[in-house]
Amino acid sequence: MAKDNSFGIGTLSIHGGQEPDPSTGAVMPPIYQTSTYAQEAPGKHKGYEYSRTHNPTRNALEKSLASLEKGNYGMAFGSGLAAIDAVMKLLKPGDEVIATNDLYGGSYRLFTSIFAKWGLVFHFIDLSNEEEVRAHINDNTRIIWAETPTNPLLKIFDIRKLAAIKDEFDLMLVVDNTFATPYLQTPLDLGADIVMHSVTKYLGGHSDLVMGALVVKDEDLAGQLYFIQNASGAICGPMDSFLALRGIKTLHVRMQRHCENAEAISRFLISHPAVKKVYWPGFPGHNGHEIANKQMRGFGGMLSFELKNDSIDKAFALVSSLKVFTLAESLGGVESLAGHPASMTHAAIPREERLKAGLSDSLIRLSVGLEDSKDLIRDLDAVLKTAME
Ligand code: P1T
Repeated sequence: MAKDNSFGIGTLSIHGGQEPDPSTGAVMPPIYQTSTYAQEAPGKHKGYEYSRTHNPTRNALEKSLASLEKGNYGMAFGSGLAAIDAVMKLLKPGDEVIATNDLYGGSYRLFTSIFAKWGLVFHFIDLSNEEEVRAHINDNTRIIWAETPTNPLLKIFDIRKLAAIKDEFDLMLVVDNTFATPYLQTPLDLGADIVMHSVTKYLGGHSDLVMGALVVKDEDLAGQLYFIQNASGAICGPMDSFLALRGIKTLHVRMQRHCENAEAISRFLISHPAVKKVYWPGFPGHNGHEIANKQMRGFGGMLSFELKNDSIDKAFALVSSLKVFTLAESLGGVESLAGHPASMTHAAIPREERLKAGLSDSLIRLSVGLEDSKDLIRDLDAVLKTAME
């Protein structure tokens, strides 16, 4: 479908960047399960030489991602971390990155255990504090790395404000848009240079693949990232590309229900006597609520909470006793998941760093799925009763 910025997210989810397959008219891009392509003479081919560089199924997905994120170029990778890895390879030893101090534990581990060894310098700070952001900028600073909403505390950062700072100092702003998805927020429209995704989550939407993506507007930046994608080779395969494309077709419908269910559960939890605090950006008391209202089109399907009886044992018992929620890492699938970030998804972050960022030992994270909300609430109610004993 020709690029048209006036189409809504539903139309773009289904048709964005997509054409019927030119050889057969197939409405879904076929799974081109091939590593290589016949050439008529050396260098004379139909645009495809080798599947690390180009594959028609992956290219269809990359066009869909670019269209959804209001960018011009999309790149799909073998995982979200592989996409982050590609961004870091734009840098050279001595370059500095200012990153949110509340972020996925695997991103933190990649930064501190791999790229710090290669001479990149990372500062993990509260990106909502403009003074602190400015205080960390120096001649070596290259990237501001934001997740918004953050994983797992659902902090919200003002993308427009961060974009103004990066413009002032000629930096790059990267937004990990995994939690929001383009249904709720399009960071390139707000001034970001690169949007990053763990496609594993809401874009794929069915917990059946691991994949990452980048989307950019700028041609030169796209050229550098395509070079890294091909040269480092962390691409995703055609079967997974097909599954992601199929998942994306229902993104708008799923996200609407994820948002409704997360709201119902947040409201239930906040009024429950066993619950101390609920982290969900839809509450007026949430310190990012005003910004979320301005830059997002809903509050998403993720929330976290702490129990009044603030013990790690109670948190463990709770997440282990749920019946409809599954205790598991990951998020964004149709099924509801519960997790304990301190021991699971964020265990790679040293305890004192976690506590400084506000991630307590007893925090419980929920990825609210598409089940009937009354069944999810009943499940939580039963285990919360035990938590009060
Ligand atoms: O798992 P992978 O596809 O490599 O994506 C990494 C990643 C990047 N960014 C964010 C915000 C993420 O949440 C993740 C992966 N997160 C989980 C597995 C999790 O349970 O939080």
